[in-house]
Amino acid sequence: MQSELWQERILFIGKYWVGSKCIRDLPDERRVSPVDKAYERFKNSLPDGVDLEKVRKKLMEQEIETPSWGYADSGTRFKVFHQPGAARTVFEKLEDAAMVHKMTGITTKVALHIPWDKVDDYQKVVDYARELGLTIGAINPNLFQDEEYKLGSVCHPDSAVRKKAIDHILECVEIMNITGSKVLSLWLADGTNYPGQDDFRERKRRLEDSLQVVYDALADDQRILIEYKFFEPAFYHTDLPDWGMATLIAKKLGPKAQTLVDLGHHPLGTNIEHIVAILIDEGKLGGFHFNSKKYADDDLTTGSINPYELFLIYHELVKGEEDCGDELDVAYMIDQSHNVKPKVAAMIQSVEQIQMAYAKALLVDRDALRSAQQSGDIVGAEMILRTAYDRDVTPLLASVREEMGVPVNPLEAYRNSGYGEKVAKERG
Ligand code: PSV
Ligand code: MN
Repeated sequence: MQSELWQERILFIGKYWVGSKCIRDLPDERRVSPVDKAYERFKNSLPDGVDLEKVRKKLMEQEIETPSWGYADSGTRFKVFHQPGAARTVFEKLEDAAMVHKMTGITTKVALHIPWDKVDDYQKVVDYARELGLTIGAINPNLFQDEEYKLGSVCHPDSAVRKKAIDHILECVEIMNITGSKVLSLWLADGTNYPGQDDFRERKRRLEDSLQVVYDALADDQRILIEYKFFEPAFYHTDLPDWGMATLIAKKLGPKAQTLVDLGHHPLGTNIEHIVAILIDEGKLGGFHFNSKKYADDDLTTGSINPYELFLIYHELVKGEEDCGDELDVAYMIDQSHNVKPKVAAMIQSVEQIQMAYAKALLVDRDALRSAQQSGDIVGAEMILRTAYDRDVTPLLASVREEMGVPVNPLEAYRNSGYGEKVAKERG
């Protein structure tokens, strides 16, 4: 027994001595972990004056909300495809969201869609979310799937249908009060398909009157975010086709109403970063629905088609954060419905892309950019953005993740975790 103890002590002293000697004398490449080593190299590659601690803090504070509907079976206009293991209930959706959060560390909130996530007791949803380390984020009313909504919801010519729509939104406000959600995220499928089908101005007034009722029901710390989309399911006009009209309504309603930008809801070629900048300047940027598009509302995973656009949007957001501080309160949400990719992996992929765009944007040399802009140095200005975009921020993100205690490579960790196979077996 005694000899065992002594052995342990000798081992300990030996380890300590060898250890400390080793650490002191070892060449750099053996002393530092691969993550630290890559981070050191990254640090050294940056120009002087970059406040990396501030950048790290911002990355750790980043919050991306994931949508419950991104974990369930979804489809195209032509068919809903089943994916083995796709979440079937709001509770399973929360479990998947918790897995994304476990891998990434920045997705505590989950958005709900009512009635897709309708339950009798929302407190149970709140409690289960809390158990999983999550909270409930935005509540999304569904005003597009009932028979009565064929000609619209809050813009419908019949006041009885408008009342039904308003009542449903008010039900969502009640749910917000139980879940503690601060955001009511409103997208309308309202519009017309043919010239002459309805009166544009009357529809506008119906919209304003209906939303006023909803606005008045919101508590002071709750917001309504108005989402616009220029087409689908209506193809002649939609009642909220663009950021201008959404913001017009939001301005009329008041400070608790803001605009929500969904990256898939603009005509091709629209300069979304410009819209973002103007909304920030007007104090009306309230939220984001991240996804990617090749044509329009394709609901592809974020950053998959045009990562440079995502970066340029983030450049405006970072500039907004710097200029407005806490006054800029944006709900960053993912809204994608990837049918062919495995759901949870696809969500993690998107979160990583968003983090990457943010990290790159945080490292834009904004002082140099301003000087280049002031002196009309167009080439220089563009190259400042390009340099930031081309920078490999993987070592920075790995180091930040290590400090946060999440996998340095979330997607790889998830793919090796066996979670997908496990839920496929359990859920079918
Ligand atoms: C509409 O295309 C939309 O972007 C809205 O945000 C909906 O609530 C969401 O998709 C879910 O289908
Ligand atoms: Mn959306």
